[in-house]
Amino acid sequence: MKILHTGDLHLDSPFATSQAERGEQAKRELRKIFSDIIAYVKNNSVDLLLISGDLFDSGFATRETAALLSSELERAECPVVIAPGNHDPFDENSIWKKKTFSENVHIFVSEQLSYFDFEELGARVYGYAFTSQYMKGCPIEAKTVEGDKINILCAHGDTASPLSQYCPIAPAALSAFGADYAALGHIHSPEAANEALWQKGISAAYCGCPQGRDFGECGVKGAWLVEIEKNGNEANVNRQFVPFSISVYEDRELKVDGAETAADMISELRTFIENEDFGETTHLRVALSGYTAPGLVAPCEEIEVQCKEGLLSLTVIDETVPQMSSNELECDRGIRGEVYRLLAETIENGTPDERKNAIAALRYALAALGGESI
Ligand SMILES: [Mn+2]
Repeated sequence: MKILHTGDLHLDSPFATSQAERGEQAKRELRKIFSDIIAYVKNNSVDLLLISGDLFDSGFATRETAALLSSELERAECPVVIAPGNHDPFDENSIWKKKTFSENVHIFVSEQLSYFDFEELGARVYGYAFTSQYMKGCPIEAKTVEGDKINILCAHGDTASPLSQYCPIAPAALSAFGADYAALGHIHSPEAANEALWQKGISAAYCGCPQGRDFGECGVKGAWLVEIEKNGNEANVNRQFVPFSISVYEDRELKVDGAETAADMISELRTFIENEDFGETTHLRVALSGYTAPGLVAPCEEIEVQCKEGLLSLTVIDETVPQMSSNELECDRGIRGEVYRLLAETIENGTPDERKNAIAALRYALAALGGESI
């Protein structure tokens, strides 16, 4: 049996951008990705589509998105199981309650554990719904699957934090539940959470979001194609990542040790961008770090303008530290040395914020004393 496991699309999500046009484009991209997922299901003979919550960002869906949703879910043809999450809970006003979907769509409606049987697939899909924004209990606690069908769990919840307000699922409870595969939703950048489950030998995975929305959701995103074969009690589960993201966030650090001018930084950043596989679909954020000339204030905006060609967007952050190993400043009897001596203690031992301010103060002071434009 072939399953496509997705979730956390957050359709109609308001994007944190000052540009209205970019926000609209991001919404269109998300809808396109949803259609791409349905096309993948059709083109690859997928038997079952699982959506593990947060298909919508909120209970409110635009007319356009609601129409797309029902037509695309029908187009999938195969059975679709939806477990509403904390962003799109099943409540009186939800799209889940108000709208009628095609017969192949199966939606969990209660916080109680329940299931749908798919005789033709020899499979049973367990799950539950968030019915409000929070869920303190865990519906699978102390429960186990029954029978020798292919048993699947499709659910929204948090395996990473026992005190979570969003349905805390203890890994031990998940393991004891005994599903052949647990399709989980909630954690958008799921690498660590997945690794923790896999190390415990639990057949489960978070799908993450199929498109990052900010620098907290970096990298190529997608869904899981899960193939399950079961003979008697032995299930063979094969999980494969399928990329779906159209635009990608990347957060990198670049050491520009020894840079003496802004031009040095620009040239190093250009080389870095050329050597990496970024493209016109990449939002790149680069933190410049390393030791650079004491009076060099990185002109972040100018560097962005000079280096952003070929990228969707570029954000440059200055985290460089003034190079002072020569003791030159310490021994300087003039104003430059005095400024340095006043700030040195904070630069060495301050809190991260204090250090950042002291470094900036030193740089601006040295630049001003050097007659440079600040
Ligand atoms: Mn989510």
